[in-house]
Amino acid sequence: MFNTVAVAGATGAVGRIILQLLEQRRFPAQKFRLLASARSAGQQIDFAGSRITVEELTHDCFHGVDLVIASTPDETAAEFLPSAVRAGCRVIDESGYWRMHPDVALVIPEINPQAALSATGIIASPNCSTTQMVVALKPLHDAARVRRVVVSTYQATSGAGLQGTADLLAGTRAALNSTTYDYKAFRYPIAFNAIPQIGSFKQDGYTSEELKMIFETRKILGDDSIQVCPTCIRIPVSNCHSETINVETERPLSVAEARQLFESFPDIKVLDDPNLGQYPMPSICDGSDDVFVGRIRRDLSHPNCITFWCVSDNL
Ligand code: A2P
Ligand code: 11C
Repeated sequence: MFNTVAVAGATGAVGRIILQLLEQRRFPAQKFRLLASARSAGQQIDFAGSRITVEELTHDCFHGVDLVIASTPDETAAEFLPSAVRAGCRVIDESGYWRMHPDVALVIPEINPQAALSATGIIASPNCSTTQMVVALKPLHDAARVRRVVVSTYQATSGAGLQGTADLLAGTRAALNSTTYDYKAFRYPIAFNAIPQIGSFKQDGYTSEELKMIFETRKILGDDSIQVCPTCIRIPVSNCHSETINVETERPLSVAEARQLFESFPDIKVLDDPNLGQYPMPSICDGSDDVFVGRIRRDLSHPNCITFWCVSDNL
């Protein structure tokens, strides 16, 4: 039982889901505090039968807090979370800022929970597009060792926060009404479009989102030899990221074995019956904690590769 749990970024897209899950799962704490920017301070949020006033996240706000669960922009996590660690809090951070720091544990509970248990500082949660891919890769890696992955993503607007989905709705309305809309979360209109840029451009023509898929995968699986070639695309779907994943393994896997490995892994659901037109889609995966896999098939161009489709609720 924790005495006090603070949720930082409680008013955001992921923060709201964190609150829902803490409530649904009756998370054992005596007191919850909700933190956000000065813009939201004073706002009241109903939580677990009581009404809690949002407080401003500051360097001094962590006294007496046992656990901080944070989902804020990177620069906010960079600035404030060291103060939480110094105040003696356990910290779980959803932002991208701390993940690759050598003293930070990067954890997917189904894959490397031991890293969280031995963590002394921040425990980071991976990028959403990395998480679903790594969950799907894990049973294949354990059985046949993943050598190389080629992945294309089809990412939902909710990945860009509440403003992302507000942009999708308002932009779609404007397009249907032949009026203009000033997008805030995206560089180009997302309505009726696909944008091949998530994050900012970094080295070798890759975006920050694509580099996360490369480096976070290696850290979580503890194998720096895994090669990943990602292309990340924003599409006009409000929630759930989809990915096509092509995997080369050291030992060739049959489709039947890959399916059996997926089926026996906790939190992976296989939806794969071409005869019935059964496969995962954002519309049926929304709201689930599971990673959904379908369209599992051999890569006819390479004896050591299989290809599949993977969908998960990114929030
Ligand atoms: P606020 O709602 O007050 O802006 P999203 O991912 O949906 O954009 O949400 C981001 C979350 O991070 C929100 O709760 C937001 O609070 C919070 N946040 C953003 N900037 C800051 C900041 N400078 N200090 C504290 N919280 C912040
Ligand atoms: C997106 N995956 O869909 C991003 C959002 O590092 O946690 C999450 C960014 C991160 O835009």
